[in-house]
Amino acid sequence: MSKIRIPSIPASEITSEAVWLSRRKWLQQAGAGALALGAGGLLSSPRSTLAAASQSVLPATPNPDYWLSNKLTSEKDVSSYNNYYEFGTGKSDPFEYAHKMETRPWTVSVEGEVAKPRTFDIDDLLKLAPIEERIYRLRCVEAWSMVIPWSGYSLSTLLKQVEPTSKAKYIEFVTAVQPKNMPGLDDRIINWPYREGLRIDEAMHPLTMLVFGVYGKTLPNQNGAPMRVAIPWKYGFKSGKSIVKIRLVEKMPATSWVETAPQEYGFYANVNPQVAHPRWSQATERRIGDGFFAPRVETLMFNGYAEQVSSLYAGMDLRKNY
Ligand SMILES: Nc1nc2c(c(=O)[nH]1)N[C@H]1C(S)=C(S)[C@@H](COP(=O)(O)O)O[C@H]1N2
Ligand SMILES: [Mo]
Repeated sequence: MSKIRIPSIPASEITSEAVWLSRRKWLQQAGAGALALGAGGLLSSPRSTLAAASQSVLPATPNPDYWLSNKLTSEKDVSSYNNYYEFGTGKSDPFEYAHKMETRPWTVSVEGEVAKPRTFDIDDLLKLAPIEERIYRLRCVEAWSMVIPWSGYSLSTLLKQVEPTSKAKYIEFVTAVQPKNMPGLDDRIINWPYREGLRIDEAMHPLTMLVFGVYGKTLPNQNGAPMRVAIPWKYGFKSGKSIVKIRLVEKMPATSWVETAPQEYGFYANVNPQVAHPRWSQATERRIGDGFFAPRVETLMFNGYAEQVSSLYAGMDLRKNY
């Protein structure tokens, strides 16, 4: 990286992350009772010196239903090793260039097959429901992975506000295009804007999360500020960043990666160690931060969320519907 905008992590930062972790462990042991007493507020994460200027504290209450015992990917890796092609295809391009993106004012319009279409201001979306912290696995189709503490709430909370009609069978996410601020748009690999989609039952599943923050702060731009989705049982490319429009539709929407390379990327894109990408295996993954020589981790069916989501695909041939 040529232009480093934030200082390298001082020792104090490492300590605060360790403290953050032990607080979460304590909370885990204390259980849900502590949550009822409002412990989440007392334990809100310390402001980090790593935060980009645009980030602010976003208090979030840890939700023990989405706790994972895996070691978290460091805040530094989460915010400096990214895929966000609007800023370039290199892993450090988003870190280097995304600060130019304008994230206020920001609205998200929710439209299509809904009884009450509406345009929401991002600051109203932040107040729509209590912000929870959930630890999710993220598995990129490129066979690397992370474990990330996201802040937000289930997408279903927003969708219920607009009352989907019986014709709403699918949902489409449309993400931001800011020609002056996104140097990667010159690259025509993707037909911009970056678009993704889900079946409506996948979108309504409680695991499907609207994300506003990470590590106790609002999202850094490179992670999809001011709002992105996280669908932890699917390959990372399904989780669109910096969403501006959500459309409920009757037919399966065209999505960017399916348009770009349909032989390689399917609409479903469920993490599946048994179905290889045409050019590489999906059986194992490299955990970012573990070091280059660390043993690879076995990839789990539905990224470890089979118990929660496999019923969504009962009777489907997951080799054909990849
Ligand atoms: N708008 C947009 N969203 C996107 C992408 C992108 O290039 N543009 N990349 C996807 C891919 S391939 C992955 S793995 C995740 C990465 O999220 P992270 O950088 O927050 O870890 O974002 C997804 N969302
Ligand atoms: Mo990815």
